[in-house]
Amino acid sequence: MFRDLLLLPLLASFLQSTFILADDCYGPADLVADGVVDARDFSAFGSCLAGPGAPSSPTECVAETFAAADMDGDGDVDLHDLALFATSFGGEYFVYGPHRDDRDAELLAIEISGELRAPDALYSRIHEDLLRIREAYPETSIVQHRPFYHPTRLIVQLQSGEPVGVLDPLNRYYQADVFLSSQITPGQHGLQFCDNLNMPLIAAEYQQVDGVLRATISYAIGGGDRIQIEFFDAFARYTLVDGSGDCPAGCTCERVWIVDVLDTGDVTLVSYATYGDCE
Ligand SMILES: [Ca+2]
Ligand SMILES: [Ca+2]
Repeated sequence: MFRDLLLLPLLASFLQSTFILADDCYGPADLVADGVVDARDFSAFGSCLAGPGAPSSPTECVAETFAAADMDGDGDVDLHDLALFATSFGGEYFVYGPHRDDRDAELLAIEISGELRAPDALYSRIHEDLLRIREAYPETSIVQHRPFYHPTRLIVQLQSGEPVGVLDPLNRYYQADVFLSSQITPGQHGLQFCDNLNMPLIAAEYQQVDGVLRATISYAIGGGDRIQIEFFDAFARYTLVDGSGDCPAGCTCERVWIVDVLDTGDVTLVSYATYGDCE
């Protein structure tokens, strides 16, 4: 309980803040966006090198690559950028892949697989199924999946006197930023990741860093919606729960749809029920 109280100021700041996820997540100098900075990135950098003050990309360099190659962000790609590029050469980053638009499908695929990032095939399957369900039963569109943790944030408490720099190697690998540092609890920092990940696994990884006292997920508060999936031989069963009314205390009303999606794509409503005081 005492630990939870320590986290409260930072949690409150988390909840008040907003953050817009990047469209694509790749590390500095990884111009080819494959997780490593190697000769292919150097070749791409070379095609964009136009010299000081040249604000447009050479013909063989696309605008996105030019922007990424402008490592000091001053609008050109010159030898200063090359020097920065060189410091990242040989670096390795976590590969997030392209940003997924269907957050429900991504979070469910992370939970079900237990993997760090949602596997492509599982994500696509759930995404397609949810589209079919929402098309067949539009009233279910109100239900959004809410995991028990914030999927892009982590709270780290460092041991007394440890500098936040001890987190740099992992932060760099995951392209995470120190988003908040608590004024009330010295050594407590909030980290913001580039996109949705399995945060309990990330927490376990940060917990191993020398100087970290504890790394904890940021609990999601409020809202009573959830989606559960069971996979069978020829179909998947989706339970969609729309919770409303004082949900931090357990919701006063729950509407529950159970829907089967056959492998053929056919959608069947198995049951619909309400629980509690739904008016
Ligand atoms: Ca690369
Ligand atoms: Ca530049």
